[in-house]
Amino acid sequence: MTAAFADRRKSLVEKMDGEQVDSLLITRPADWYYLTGFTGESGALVVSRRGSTLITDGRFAGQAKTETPGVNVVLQKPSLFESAGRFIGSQNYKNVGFDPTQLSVAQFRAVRKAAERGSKWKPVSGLTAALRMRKQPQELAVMRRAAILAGQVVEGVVGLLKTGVRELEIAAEVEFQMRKLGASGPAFETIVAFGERSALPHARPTPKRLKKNELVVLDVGAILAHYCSDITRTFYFGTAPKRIRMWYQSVQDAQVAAIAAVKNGASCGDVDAAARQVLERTGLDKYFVHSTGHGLGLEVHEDPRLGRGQKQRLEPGNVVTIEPGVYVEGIGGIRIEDDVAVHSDRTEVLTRIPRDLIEI
Ligand SMILES: [Mn+2]
Repeated sequence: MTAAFADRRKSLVEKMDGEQVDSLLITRPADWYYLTGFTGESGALVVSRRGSTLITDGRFAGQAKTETPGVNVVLQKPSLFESAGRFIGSQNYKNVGFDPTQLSVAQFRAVRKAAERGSKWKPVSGLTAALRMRKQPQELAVMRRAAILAGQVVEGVVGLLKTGVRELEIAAEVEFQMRKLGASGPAFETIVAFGERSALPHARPTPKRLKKNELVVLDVGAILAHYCSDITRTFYFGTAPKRIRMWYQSVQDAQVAAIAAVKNGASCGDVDAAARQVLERTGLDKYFVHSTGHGLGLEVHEDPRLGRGQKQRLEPGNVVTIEPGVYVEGIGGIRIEDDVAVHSDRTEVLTRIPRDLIEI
């Protein structure tokens, strides 16, 4: 992996040339992990053609040195942004790139003040994000495993859906099981929503107990070897009424259409439209209140975004979720979500468990 990290820094330097910056300050943990392998929680990375320097504190000194061969490690004194600024000043960089979406105003002021000399600061966004979108084969291999693991966890808890069980118990079991299967933890707070609560797309688990004739939405993400998965399945606890079956079928058809639209070169907006058009046929599009999907990788939400009118085109190596849903207040919600990888000549669904409505 050391070689992969070095190659990524090289690709980043080429992108920096295009933006006319000779150095780039990186403060997003997933970005510095992607570029160096550093797993510490606090740091600042300065990348330049002359080399890369990681500034961090004493808690992470040991791991910074072992995890980041080929990267210069500087221990901060006293504060992180002052130290990063002093380092940048000492290098006489002319144009320092920084990502305004990743630095607070106070952090930016501190780093610029400490750098002192005549460096120009230039806002540049998303350079590392653009590299991270194109997953390499070794990343896809891990993401396949993470997706399979999330499916196993969903299947592993279905048997616990019994009258009286609480949403919180199911969520706890989801997280326990994923860790037993090798995940380092959940990629986001596990969503378990029973009955009317399933109409909230991001319901947090509560002490609510499961009753007969309720929808159950389970949205599970696992982090395995740094990479996230994200899967949602909807169940019916009882025999689903005709209306619920119809809605489910519509969401499932929308998902099939959106997955079919995922192709090398397709625009993200077209994938979103494919899902929306199917829901329009049954008048359910007004209940589809979020976008069709999002990129997935070291973080659970990353580029590209599959939303209305998004012009970005899909490329080989992109991994996205496809997750249409309908949410009807007072009744409940239905969402089906899978993870999909784009290849030059085909689309690969990474999540492996069945998608039909399951009545328990
Ligand atoms: Mn998702």
